[in-house]
Amino acid sequence: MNVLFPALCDGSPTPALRFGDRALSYGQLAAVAGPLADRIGGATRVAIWATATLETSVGVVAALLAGVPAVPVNPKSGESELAHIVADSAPSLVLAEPGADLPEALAALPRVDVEAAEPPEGSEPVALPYEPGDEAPALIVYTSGTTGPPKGVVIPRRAIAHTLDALADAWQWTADDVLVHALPLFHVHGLILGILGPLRRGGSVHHLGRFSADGVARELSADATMLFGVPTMYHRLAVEAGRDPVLAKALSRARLLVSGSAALPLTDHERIAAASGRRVIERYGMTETLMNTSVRADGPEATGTVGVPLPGVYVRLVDDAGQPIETSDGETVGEIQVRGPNLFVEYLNRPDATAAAFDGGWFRTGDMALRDAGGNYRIVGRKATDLIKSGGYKIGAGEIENALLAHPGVAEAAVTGEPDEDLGERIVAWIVPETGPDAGAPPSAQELADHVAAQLAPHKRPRTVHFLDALPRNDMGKILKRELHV
Ligand code: MCA
Ligand code: AMP
Repeated sequence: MNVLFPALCDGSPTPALRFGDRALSYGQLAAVAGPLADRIGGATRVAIWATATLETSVGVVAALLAGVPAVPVNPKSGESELAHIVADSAPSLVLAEPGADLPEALAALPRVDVEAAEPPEGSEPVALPYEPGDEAPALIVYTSGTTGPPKGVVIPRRAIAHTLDALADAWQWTADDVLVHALPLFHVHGLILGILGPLRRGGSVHHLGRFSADGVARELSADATMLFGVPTMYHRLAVEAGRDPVLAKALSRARLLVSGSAALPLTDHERIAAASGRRVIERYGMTETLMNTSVRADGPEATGTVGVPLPGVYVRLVDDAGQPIETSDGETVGEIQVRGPNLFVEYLNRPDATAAAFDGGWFRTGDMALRDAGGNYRIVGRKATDLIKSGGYKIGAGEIENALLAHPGVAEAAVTGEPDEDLGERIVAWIVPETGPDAGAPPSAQELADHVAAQLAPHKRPRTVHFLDALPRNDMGKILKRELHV
């Protein structure tokens, strides 16, 4: 199983990657990624400035060929988030597209520009490096927890290969498929499923650069066969397809519409089905586990569920006492725990957090679900209220509270997630402004949103800010978040 991308080895002219009007065939991808792999081989770890570009994809492929663990970095990471990721992952160099202006924390590292210009077709196949073993770390992807800064999830090559092959089985995903997506390339969904998935199958991916319903309609009307998106994207497509027959027709042509990263509400499922006659299927995963379950393309309809365990993945429900729930009555709710070759190795530099995440060999997902008579899992909630899923991004309330508290105009801060039609959940900040003789004018909502965007990332900014005289607290001084609602 050592070779992650068999199609790269034969120098074929089959299209592999396309971003806008720039594309690389398998032969061309091997011709640019192979030499880059040679050049970075021996590095301990590389950071990748993960813009949604051909260069990021080439950089990741090169790192995988070279066996050098890669850390994809959100190019919109703010100052403190970036400083944490760089200090924690200690990359020995950074890969970036030529001309990209890197922030200080990355600019201080040795830099290798990724050249992704199309080499001439038909040259001799390049000799690719000998890839390392299955357990070798491939990617380190940062993900938020309830408190503290994001943790680096160490993903081995075996988990990537397993998850992509299991999805191929569940979705009958082949080299004939052309995927369209517009997801960011610094998370599992957009990078592993969206870029590495088609490359492992020997098929093609068309990345839109940024999401638009028009772009999706254009690609599905042409040769794209599959679409991957987060629920916010499907919500926008559902609204648009109701009034745009071109989009509705394009969706109806897709072989597979797949949603993941958060729950897709039934209303959006139904709107898309009504407009296009096609059912969106959901799959369920996590950065730590890659993919666990999916509705199968060849299985019964299971709208509103995340389907059945993928081949090779063990999934169980556990009650509050830690006992496995055996019944599949469609009612009894427990925490989902997962075991299998799809799991991560560890949280980088966090043995405590790694140990706490496991129950024996089982990974505790924190997701609450039930199992129906067909064996389908239906996710009903999350154990931690301090984890917010907004636009498909997982965001820890504590991380945002800490950033808000670092603002000089903020005395106290609490962050909650409120339901949002478009984003699933919207980040809401509850602020007690600094008062007293030295305090200036209280900060505006916009100023606080900009502050969080600049320190952490734009998607972590509060969309609503409420100003209060005091936060509700219990006798122990703990903030009573349940009382924070309008
Ligand atoms: C707005 N912007 C700002 C500010 N306000 N920038 C700086 N400071 C501000 N105060 C900018 C943003 O950067 C962005 O720029 C633009 O304005 C709009 O931002 P925003 O409102 O956040 O975007 P949106 O329209 O809400 O985005 C919706 C989205 C996005 C496209 C659906 O949320 C998205 O891409 N989500 C995907 C998340 C994902 O991939 N999750 C996978 C992880 P610009 O537009 O230029 O960027 S989960 C996972 O991997 C597991 C394994 C799984 O199961 O899949
Ligand atoms: P992340 O940590 O960003 O990888 O997000 C993983 C989390 O996303 C999971 O623990 C779930 O809470 C959520 N998630 C992913 N896919 C789905 C889905 N299809 N339905 C509901 N929640 C999902």
